[in-house]
Amino acid sequence: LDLDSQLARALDKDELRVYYQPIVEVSTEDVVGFEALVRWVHPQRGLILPIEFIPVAEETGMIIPIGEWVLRQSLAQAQKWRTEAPGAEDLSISVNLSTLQLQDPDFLGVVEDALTQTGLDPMALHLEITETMVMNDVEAAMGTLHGLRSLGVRLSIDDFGTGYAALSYLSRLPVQTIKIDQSFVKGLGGDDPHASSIVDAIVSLARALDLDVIAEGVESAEQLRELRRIGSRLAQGFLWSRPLAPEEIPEWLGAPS
Ligand code: G
Ligand code: G
Ligand code: MN
Ligand code: NA
Repeated sequence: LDLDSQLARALDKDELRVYYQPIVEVSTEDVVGFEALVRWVHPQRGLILPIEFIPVAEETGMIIPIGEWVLRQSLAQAQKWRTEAPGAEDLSISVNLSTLQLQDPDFLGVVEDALTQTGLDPMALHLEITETMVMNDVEAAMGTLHGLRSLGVRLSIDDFGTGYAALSYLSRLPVQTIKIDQSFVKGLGGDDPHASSIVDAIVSLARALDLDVIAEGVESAEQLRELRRIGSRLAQGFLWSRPLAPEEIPEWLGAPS
């Protein structure tokens, strides 16, 4: 059987899981939120990562129900932590979107309903989009993005620096956060002085536009040191944690690194 027909049944068969990767403050290493990352636990093939099945889900349109499921799951989970885990009342939850969701006329209603159903503070929800997603259909995307902002939801540009959007779009987009792509973070603290210069430039740009900034893919103490020097406010990466199953989170919150 092929992946696409199996994926069509994966939701009903309860084979999808949402994992959560902590996002921390660079200065204190306190956790401020989590990014939701979907996984497929395939009965024969084991764990399948999104890089393999999200493109299939986008081709078949399955990304619409899958994306809605991830959203509802993540919001319910975040609300549970915020109301039940000590010290977790301000945690944010970041959810990745696909182009098709952004173009779906029902999407705004789904987000509004998920917020109402779970009772999550809209300001605790960060939706991650990429430059490329917006550039596909700027006007339609702008309408949805402004609608989301009216709900109180926050927006992040994911994989910043890897898309083809002109910088002028950044000031037009109603976003609050830039996520520095891990390809730029990888070189920090190494031999290439340009790596620090690029991250420094992105952090300066964020500051000039009054945007928050998250460095992605932080794996080493040297990279963290360099981010402290540069002044990136937030970070995420294997240095703190890989994406975790929800049942691992309460213990992790209780005893951060
Ligand atoms: O967790 P991992 O590093 O394998 O994720 C790889 C890619 O899959 C990332 O680019 C991430 O944005 C994307 N991804 C993960 N979860 C979701 C999701 O729920 N929806 C969408 N559209 N993309 C996701
Ligand atoms: O594109 P997006 O940023 O949504 O995807 C995040 C991806 O990066 C996920 O697949 C996640 O598993 C992966 N990731 C998170 N932290 C690290 C890290 O420190 N190093 C590497 N190599 N990948 C990471
Ligand atoms: Mn992301
Ligand atoms: Na990214």
